[in-house]
Amino acid sequence: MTALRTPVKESSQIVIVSNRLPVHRVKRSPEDVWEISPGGLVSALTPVLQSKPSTWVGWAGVAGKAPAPFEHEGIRNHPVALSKKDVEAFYEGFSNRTLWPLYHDAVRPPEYRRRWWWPYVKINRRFAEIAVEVVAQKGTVWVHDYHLQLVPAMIREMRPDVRIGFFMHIPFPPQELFVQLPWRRRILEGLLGADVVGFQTRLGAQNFARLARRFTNATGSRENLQYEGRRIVSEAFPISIDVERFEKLAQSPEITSRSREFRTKLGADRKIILGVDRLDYTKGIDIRLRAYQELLRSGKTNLNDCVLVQVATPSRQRVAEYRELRSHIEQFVGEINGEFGELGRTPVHYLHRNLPAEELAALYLAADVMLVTPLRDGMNLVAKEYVACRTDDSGTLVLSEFTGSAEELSSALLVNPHDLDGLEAAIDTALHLPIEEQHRRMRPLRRLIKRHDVFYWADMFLKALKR
Ligand code: GDG
Repeated sequence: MTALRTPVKESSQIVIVSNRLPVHRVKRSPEDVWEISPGGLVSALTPVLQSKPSTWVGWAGVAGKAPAPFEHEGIRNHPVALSKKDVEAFYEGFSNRTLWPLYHDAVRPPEYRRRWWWPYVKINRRFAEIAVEVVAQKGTVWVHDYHLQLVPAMIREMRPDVRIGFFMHIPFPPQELFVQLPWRRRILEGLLGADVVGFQTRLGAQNFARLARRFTNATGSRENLQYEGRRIVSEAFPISIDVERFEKLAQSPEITSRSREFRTKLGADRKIILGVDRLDYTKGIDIRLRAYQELLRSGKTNLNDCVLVQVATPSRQRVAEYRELRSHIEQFVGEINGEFGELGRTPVHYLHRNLPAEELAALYLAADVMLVTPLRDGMNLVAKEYVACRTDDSGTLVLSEFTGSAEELSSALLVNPHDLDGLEAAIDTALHLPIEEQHRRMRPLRRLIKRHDVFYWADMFLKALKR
């Protein structure tokens, strides 16, 4: 916790630029304070940032004037101002209604509105100008995600001395979709301003390199693109989680007893199926509800055998599409509970709220089956968190082929979420998987995530950037 006014000085050897700052403002008396927002990215970068003069540039999450730069737990934060109109056009519009659906296989139609493009350019410039102002001579700037794809080239133009990295947290689409974007060349040129452009998967990196060669003067191979006399590396750096933190949580007496409590409450004789997602149409929450409903209808299982717990974290509630999705999901849950529920026994428990990380860990520990069924997902950290919490190698992960995680977590029960029968069969299989088979599948998953945790990810990216 830090009081809101802490002055900042000197230039930074490393600057992180992301849409949101790693902290959020919390109301307290006599004055508001900043608190760290939990998440892998923040924990991975904290040791790096604390080891040298560094700054995080981002939006504080509230429209209006930006608070003055401040220091929090050894990291300097430089808030970027976004007016209400900026938020509407840059964040809710171009970022979340144009780019987000387009980059996720157009599972919803992307909206191409010219009045959102210029605010996107303008706000990208605002982030770039602050980064340039705070970065030291020959320092490093690491830009994150789809909101800020023009920032690398803008920084390069103003400060050619700086090493620039970019990491895309969401998928990078194939040519046939990306070509729809009216501003496609500008976006590619923006990203080509970086020295290293990182993606969650090899496929994302390949898509980018192909598009760059087609629409710009770039030549060469994926890991060795040549553009305007510079070498650019486009590579996969699969993001991960702080595995040790989740393992410690899962083994702590408080969490194990909380998880037992959950099991008792939900019915000790029932298998627990769990879903944890931001309430987003890419996550396939409705599809998994449909598969579960059909499984109950088929009579292969019933509400005395199993229960589904779905945590749906509130997300982007100002965008109409997300509000509609929420009512659709809630109606669906009501339908299943109405059809199969009995007094005192419910087939679906639905929580629409943000749970503390400890509660989440206790749920992962209680769950026999974890359902991760996105239609498309850059990585999906929930899948990795579940694996991290299964320290006794039990439990079954049902994982969509269309997540970045599926590339690494190949001994999970992989499913095509578009194939309803296949998904239903996979849930049925998962509910009855013998314990030896659970171990056989879980062990390699745990080995992999322990080797490739989020610290490894940050290290690999920063090493590539140094070269
Ligand atoms: C984007 C990309 C990529 C969820 N509910 C609660 C809660 N969470 C946490 C989870 C997990 C995180 O939120 C969600 O991460 P995901 O990876 O699943 O998904 P996105 O939010 O869409 O993230 C994605 C990621 O960026 C990183 O690059 O993997 O593909 O779309 O950590 O645990 N945390 C708490 N309470 C909740 O109720 N505390």
